[in-house]
Amino acid sequence: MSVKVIARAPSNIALIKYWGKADIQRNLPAVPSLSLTLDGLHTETSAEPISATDDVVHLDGAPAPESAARRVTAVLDRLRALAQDATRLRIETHNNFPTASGLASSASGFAALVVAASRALGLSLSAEQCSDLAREGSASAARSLYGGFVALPLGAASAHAVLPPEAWDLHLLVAVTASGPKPIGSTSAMLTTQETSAYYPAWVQAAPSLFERGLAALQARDLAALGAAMEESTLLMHATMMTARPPVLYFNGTTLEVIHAVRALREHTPCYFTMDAGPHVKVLTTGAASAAVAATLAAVPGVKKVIDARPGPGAHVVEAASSPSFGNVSP
Ligand code: 2P0
Repeated sequence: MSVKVIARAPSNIALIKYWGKADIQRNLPAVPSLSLTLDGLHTETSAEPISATDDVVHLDGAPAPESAARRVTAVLDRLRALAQDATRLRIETHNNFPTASGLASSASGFAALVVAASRALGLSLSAEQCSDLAREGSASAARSLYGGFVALPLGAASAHAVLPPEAWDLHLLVAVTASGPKPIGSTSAMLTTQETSAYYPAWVQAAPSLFERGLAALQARDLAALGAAMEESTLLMHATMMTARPPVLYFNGTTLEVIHAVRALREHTPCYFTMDAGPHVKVLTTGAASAAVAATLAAVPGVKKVIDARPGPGAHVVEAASSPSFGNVSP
């Protein structure tokens, strides 16, 4: 049975980073990653069966650029093959977080897409199956299926939950340091890095032990140990990008000012930084310290705003046209 379905998937930020592919065709990461799923920052996607020869894909109210629409259709083709149903879909997505805020929309976007479209095609997939299919669209999306602290281990096709959101009262503060789109997309920057950086093999070699340190720190609720592994992971990843040909340099001047502010603040307050494929700085801290850390970040010249996010739940269906009661239904 085909129905219109609306799903919601959260954004996630990697504490231990994914950068590089072991298998480009299957989109399997070359390194393990560990992430925090963010509450209140999500993509909402509707998937509706239509009588047409092609899928219709709208992102935030406008037709999707061709490259994005192709990636969406590739995931939908996989779902149609599983469902043995050739029905085309109208896909509409909305992000509730500001664009260019440094929060990954491909992670929440592909996770919401798989949950909504699989249900719209009559499939009843497990979270693990959804995570696997979301990974094919964008590897970081595999992690948005789950709430709280999430692992995508080396060689795994899908992610799994490590700790639920309520297990540890941490906040992630996003110091937004620029507006406008980033100069180079992450997929293309990643491929350039792995093809040309002399440091890439060292990054791939170091990543598994950073992942193990991150996991152990989560189990022990040891923020200092988690923060140290997290900062090593992001700096090693960025060093590898910067030594690509041509270099991939996402930092701006404010990025470095925020890093220095975090290091100074750490003399007396627990806070640790991480940066993704963009100039913004994400700062992990405790619930108790979050207001003071947010105030310090907001006072750094060049910081446009600070978004305060906590651990949140994973992707889920919020509405299905054939369902008599709407609510939080697990994928
Ligand atoms: C991460 N990033 O672990 C890392 C850290 C950015 C820096 O995953 O090619 O959009 O679609 O699998 O997931 C961004 O890359 O890449 C990313 P694809 P993706 O969150």
